[in-house]
Amino acid sequence: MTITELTLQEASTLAPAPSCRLNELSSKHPCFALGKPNKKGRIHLPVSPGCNIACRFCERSINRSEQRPGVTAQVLTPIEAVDVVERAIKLSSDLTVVGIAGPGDTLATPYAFQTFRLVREQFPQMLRCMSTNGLLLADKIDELAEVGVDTLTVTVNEVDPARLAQINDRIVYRGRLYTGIEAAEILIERQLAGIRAAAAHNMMIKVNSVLVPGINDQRIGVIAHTVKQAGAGLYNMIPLIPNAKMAHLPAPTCAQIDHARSDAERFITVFRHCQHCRADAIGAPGGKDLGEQIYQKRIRHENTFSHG
Ligand code: CLF
Ligand code: SF4
Repeated sequence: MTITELTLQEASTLAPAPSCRLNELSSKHPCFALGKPNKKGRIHLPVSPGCNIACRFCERSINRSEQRPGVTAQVLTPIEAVDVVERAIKLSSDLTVVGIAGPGDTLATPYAFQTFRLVREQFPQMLRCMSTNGLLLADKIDELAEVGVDTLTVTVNEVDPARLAQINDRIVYRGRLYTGIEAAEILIERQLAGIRAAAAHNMMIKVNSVLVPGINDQRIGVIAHTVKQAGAGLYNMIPLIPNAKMAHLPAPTCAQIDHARSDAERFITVFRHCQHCRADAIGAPGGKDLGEQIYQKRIRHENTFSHG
């Protein structure tokens, strides 16, 4: 029997009730809120510029002049980032989470770990949240545990190599470039190994998938089931922002989004309040962004993708 042939009743036995940890986080962390949004805020520190894979929808650029999706206004050093946290906390008492979600991958450069060490020292009350594409997760799991990451998001867009090869062009892993299906096979294997390793360290893991119509929109149940089996506790589906090499694709319709979420929910708890955050967002997701008050000059760039 395939996963898609499972009845709802059978599937429900595979999806145990949310853990105590998830319930606890639900009131403290805006991206782990079950039910209604909890109005808590997060501050994203854009300290991770580089990436080691090439998603076809991604169009990153680090500069202060362009105004288009995929551009972030600035990259902070770890020391600058700590100063930003200090100023943000003074502006808003609702900030509970320091997150690092790009603009590239948090594990491709050492800056996210350096930043979390400084943040832990100075603001131990804040939850530390990291988002990654997962390629290096298993390799770096000990360091991740050592810096004390409380919540982890891994973006898994497919678990079938032929389909993932349509979403991702290439990876660079341990100094070697891989393309096509070979790259996809390695990425999937490394992501699932990373999720298993993080689960073994008792980390709370959320998996994000970008919903790409025509490629993975009928596959969300299979992806959700696979990551749940690996140890993920929460699932978030992010609708594609048509961009870069996927600019010609349609954005998912509301019906496609609803169908995908329902499909995932047969296997895993689904987060429903995602706001497609920028890599330098500050405040409650969906609420007023405090970035204008923190940064002297910030270029507006709606729809900038960050993994979240
Ligand atoms: Fe940031 Fe992501 Fe942590 Fe949240 S965002 S690193 S888990 S603190 Fe949240 Fe934004 Fe959606 Fe991400 S609403 S894009 S899920
Ligand atoms: Fe890298 Fe994220 Fe862009 Fe994918 S979306 S290429 S993981 S920065």
